[in-house]
Amino acid sequence: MTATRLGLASLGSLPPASAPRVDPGSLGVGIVHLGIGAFHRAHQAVCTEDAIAAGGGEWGICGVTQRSRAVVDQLGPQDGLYTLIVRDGAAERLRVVGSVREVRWAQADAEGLLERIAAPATRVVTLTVSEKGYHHDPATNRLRSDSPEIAADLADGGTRTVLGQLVAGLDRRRRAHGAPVSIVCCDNLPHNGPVLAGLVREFAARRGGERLLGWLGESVRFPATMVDRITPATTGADRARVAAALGVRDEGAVVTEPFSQWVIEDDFAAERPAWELSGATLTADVRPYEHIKLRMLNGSHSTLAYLGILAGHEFAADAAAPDGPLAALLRCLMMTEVAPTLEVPAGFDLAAYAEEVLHRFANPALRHRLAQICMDGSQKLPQRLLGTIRDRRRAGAEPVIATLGVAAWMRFVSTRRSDRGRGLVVEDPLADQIADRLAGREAPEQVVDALLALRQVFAAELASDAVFRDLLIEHLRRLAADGAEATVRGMTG
Ligand code: CS2
Repeated sequence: MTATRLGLASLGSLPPASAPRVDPGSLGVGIVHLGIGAFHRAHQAVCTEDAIAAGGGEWGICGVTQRSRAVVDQLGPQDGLYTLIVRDGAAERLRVVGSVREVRWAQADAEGLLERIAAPATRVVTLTVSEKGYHHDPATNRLRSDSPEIAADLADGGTRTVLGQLVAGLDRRRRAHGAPVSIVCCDNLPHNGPVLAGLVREFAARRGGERLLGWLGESVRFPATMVDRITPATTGADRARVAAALGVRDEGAVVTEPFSQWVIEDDFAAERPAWELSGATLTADVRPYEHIKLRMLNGSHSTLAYLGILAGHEFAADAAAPDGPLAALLRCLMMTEVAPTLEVPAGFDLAAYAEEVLHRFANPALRHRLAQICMDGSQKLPQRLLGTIRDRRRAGAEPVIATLGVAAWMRFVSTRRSDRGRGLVVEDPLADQIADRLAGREAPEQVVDALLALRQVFAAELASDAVFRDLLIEHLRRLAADGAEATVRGMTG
C-alpha cells in the first residue's frame, strides 16, 4: 500500500508527463459544477484544464456532490487532484488533472454552495446529475408533480434538489449584484439547455419569483450541449494501478476511453473558458449532434445493455464483441432504423460514426458493467429509442430492432432475471410504480399494456400505436421462449 496521498504536496514526485497542465495551487474558481461524478472528471474537467492551459482564465472548478459525501472524502484530502486513466486495448495513459479546486457536499454545505453560485467570479455553472436528477417527466419535460423532494424544496425554498439549488443560488446572485451567468447542462437529454431552462422557470414561478423570472430572461443563458465519453465506474484495481504507476494513493481516479466529444451551443451570458481551444465544438445549433449521439450511441448502448444482460453478459465489451450477433444487430439498428430519422450535418460520415461507436463499445480495456447502463431505463428510453420509433412509425415503417430494445427493457424490469436465472436489480426512480403495475401480470400482452400505460415514459401517440404494441408483444414472446441470444441471432441471420 502506497502511503503518500496524491495532493499539491506530492505533485513534485509525479513523472513530468503525468503532471497537471495548469498550476492548481494558483487557480481561482470560476465554474460551479453540480454532480461531480466520474463523468465530469473524465470529460468537462479535462477539457476545462486544457482550455485554461491554452487560453488562460480563472476557470477552476468548485465541484458539488449531491447524494453522498463520498467524492468529498476522495478529493478533499487530495486538494481536488485526481488521475485520469485513458485506456484503449493494451494502451494506457495516466494524467493528473488540476482544474477541480474545491469540493462541496450540497446536503451539508448549502450555504457555501449558494455563495459560490452567487459569487461574481462564477460565470458558468455546469451540471451532470444524470437524467433523473432533474425530477422531470421525460415524456413531457415538466417537473414531476409526485416528487417529494421537489415538493419540499418548493415549500421551503430548500436545496435538496439541483433545481432548488439553482433557483436559490440564482436568486441570491440577482439580489447581490445581478451579474450574468450561464448554466450549462451536460446530461444526455435532448434539448438539455432549453429543458433545464424550462424546469428552472417552472420551479421559480411556483415559488412566486416574479423578479427572478424577469432577471432569468435578461441575464441567464442555458446553452444546450452534447457530451460523449464512455466512463465506467472506477474499481479497486484501477486505483492500485495508479499507485503502481505514479507512486501515490489516489482515491479519486477515473478511467475512460480516448474518444471525447463536446458540442456546445455558443449562447453564453458572460465569459466562458476557451473550450474551442481544447477540442470542443462551439456551434449555433447542437440539435443534429445531440440526435445523432442519443439515438445512435445511447440507443445502441441501452439495446446492448438489456439484451446483453438477459443473455448473461456482465460487461459491455463482451456483449459487443466485433464478430458477435449483438454488434451486427446494433449496426443494423443504427444504419437502417436510426439513420433515416437524423438530420446529418454536411460532411458528417454516419456509417463511419456507427463503426466507431461499435469499436468503442468493444474496447476490452473498459470494464463497463451492463448493469450500470441498464440503470434508470424509464428516464433514458424516450430520448434513446422512443424518438426513433415514433419517427419511423410516422414514416409508416416498422422499427423492429428499436422495439426489440424496448421489449428487452420490459423483460428486464418484469422478470428481473437473466435467461439463465441470475437475479438482476432494477434501479430506476420509477421502480416502485413499475413493480406495482406489473404485480400479477406475466403474459406478454399484460406486461406490454401495463408498461405502455406509464405516461411519464410513453407519450400517448406511441402508447396507442397498435403496430408498436404488436411488435413489443411478439418480441417479448420470442425473448421468453428462445432467450435473448437466440432472438438476436434469429434477427441477424
Ligand atoms: C451510457 C452512457 O450509462 C449509460 O446509460 O449509455 O453513460 C454512455 O456511456 C455515455 O453517454 C457515453 O457518452
